[in-house]
Order: sequence, then structure tokens, then C-alpha cells
Amino acid sequence: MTKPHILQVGPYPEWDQVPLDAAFHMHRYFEAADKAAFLAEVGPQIRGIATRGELGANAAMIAACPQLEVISVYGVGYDAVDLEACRARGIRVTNTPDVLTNDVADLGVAMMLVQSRGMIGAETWVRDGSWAAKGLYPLQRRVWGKRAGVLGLGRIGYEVAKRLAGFDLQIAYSDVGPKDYARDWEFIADPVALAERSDFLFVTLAASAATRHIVGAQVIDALGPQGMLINISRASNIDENALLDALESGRLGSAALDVFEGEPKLNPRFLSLPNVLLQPHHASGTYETRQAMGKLVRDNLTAHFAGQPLPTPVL
Ligand code: 8YV
Repeated sequence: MTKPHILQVGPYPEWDQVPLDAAFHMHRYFEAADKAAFLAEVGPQIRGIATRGELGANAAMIAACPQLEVISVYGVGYDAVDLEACRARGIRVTNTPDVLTNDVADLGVAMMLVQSRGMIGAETWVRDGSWAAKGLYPLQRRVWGKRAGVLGLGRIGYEVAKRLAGFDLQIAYSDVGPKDYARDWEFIADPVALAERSDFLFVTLAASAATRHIVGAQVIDALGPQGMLINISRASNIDENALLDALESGRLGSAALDVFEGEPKLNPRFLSLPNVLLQPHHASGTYETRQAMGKLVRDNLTAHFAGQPLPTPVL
């Protein structure tokens, strides 16, 4: 049997690459110097695309593959896949939900703790001899007992809120409506009102055109000079320029971010800000979770080409 031809948009760890190469004919788009020429050459044979959450599959890529049947995303977020183009052509799309939920929630909560307690600066204080030379490290902000807002109470938001409850935080959330699994937590529909009553605001929304810049100047100002914004979702959910303006002027206390517009290149304004914790989009980045994500990518492709039901379909 001939192996199905798959366009591979980004790199995978070796433990995924080896079984992918064994089961499929993989075409490494990310290694091509001339992407358009590569697509023109291999596109006609491609039946599947294997991509990553943040890379997705754009309209030009999909159009260059007339035999395309399935797109398997390594990530829960599929906002970078052109779903309209897929719907129009009956192309199936899969993602990797659930397996990464707890890791993403862990990192979000860790970012809040690290940033509130000034742990990055404290580490430097020890290493550069400041402790011995200058004495006690400057006082930081308490976490427990404060007010946390969770914007988007899906799988990840729910796990964040559960963890925050362990720190005795007073939890409220925004979503399209109140959730019956969140009876202990206050529902506040309006993100601005949520930010107003929050010391920490977690952004855990699935990104879409509807959520683009949902955290804008109004939400940021409502969070205020003592507030902290934590983003473990997608950069597009936040108006990055409004965020930078507020961090620079002190209208927002601080931020802890795992995702950025144009990542991995960041707006250089972030790099000179002392009140932001910067992380390299690694909330799902543990061996255990990445192995489970890679397996789901393969299981979805294998099921599709065997005519079996897809384990985790989006479309
Ligand atoms: C990335 C993510 O996919 O799940 C998502 O939506 O953005 C991440 O898990 C991961 O960095 C692999 O590229």
C-alpha cells in the first residue's frame, strides 16, 4: 500500500518524526527555502497536513493541495487553520484537546506566583551577590485570598480556577453564559466588570475572530495599577499595543505572558519592561504532554486514512 503524502508544516520531536516517517510520506515544508515553489511541487499529491497549534494551515497552503482530506493539529488551538476553506471543501480538522489541559493550567498559575512574588528578580538577587551586599529583597505582593478572574471557563480555564481555589482566591469568571459545573464561582458576563473586581485576570479563551482584542484598553484599565494580566491562550485575544501602553505608563501593574503577536519575534517594547514575565509559548511543553499530543496527531491521521472515526475531530 502506498503511504499517504502529508505536508508537515513545522518540526516535531524525534519520537514523533520517526513513527510519522514510518507510516506516511512526510514532506517537510518548514525545511524548504522557497515555500511557494515547494508547495507547487508537492501540493498535488498531498492528502493530509500535520501542523502545530500556532502555525496552522493557511488558505494558500490549503489551495495548493487539491487532494487534501485532513488537517491534524498538534495543539488544542486551531485558530491558525483556515476553517472556512476546510468547511467549503469538506476537509476534516483534528486537534489535541484534554491531554494538555493540566500542563497549561499549571503554567498559568505558576506564572502568577512567580510574578507576584518577584521570583525572577529574587533569583538574580541571590546570584549577583545583592543579598550579601544589600540585604533583604524588596517586598512583593501576596497571592492567597485575592480576587481572580478567569476569562473563558473552558477546559483550561476550569483547571486554572480549580487550582486557584487551592490558594483561597475568590474566583469569578466570564463566558458566554454561566456554567453548571462552576456553581462555587461567580459568573460575571462582562469582561470589563470581571477585570474591575479582579487582582489577577487569566485569559483562557479559545481564540477566534469574535475574541480578537477582547482584552483591550477598557479591560486593562479596569484591572488597574495593582492588577496582573496572565495570558496562556493566544496573543490575538489581547490588544498588545494597549497592553504595552498600560504596562509602560503603570496603568496596569504587571503581566505574565506565554504568547505574543508575531512570536517567536516579540515587540521589542516588551524586552525593556520590568513589570512583565515573558515565557516562550511553552505551556504545553512537558515530555509527557508533548508525547500525548504527538500520539493524538498520529492517531487522527491513522484513523482518517483507515476510514475509522477521528479520535478528536474539530470539523
Ligand atoms: C502549541 C498550543 O501547539 O495547544 C495549543 O494550542 O498553542 C501549543 O500547545 C505547542 O507549542 C506546539 O507547537
